[in-house]
Amino acid sequence: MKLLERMGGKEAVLDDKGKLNKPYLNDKAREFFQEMDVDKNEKIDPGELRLAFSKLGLEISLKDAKEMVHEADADGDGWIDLQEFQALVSLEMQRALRVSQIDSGMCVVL
Ligand SMILES: [Ca+2]
Ligand SMILES: [Ca+2]
Repeated sequence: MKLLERMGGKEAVLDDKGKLNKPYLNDKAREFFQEMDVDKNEKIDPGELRLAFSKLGLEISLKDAKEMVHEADADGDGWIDLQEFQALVSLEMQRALRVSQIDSGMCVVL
């Protein structure tokens, strides 16, 4: 999944100092979260995560979905809530930008 592109690209997620634009990212993350949260209980369960991936054309097993939820689940209640999802998105953005940093030779201060 090209998360960085779905987030509007590098220019959109970085502020003019080259740092992650957290308010923008959190807004975008909230949009995705609401899209993924099919039953609108403000939490993402493994089934909803799996559905979100299949909409992006990626088939993952329920076991994989459970593992991903587990990884993001900071408070251990078995669900991803909005705060956990926003933390996950900004972590993924940092990862994505480190990779593109190597590709383009650009220096991004995180
Ligand atoms: Ca839900
Ligand atoms: Ca949780």
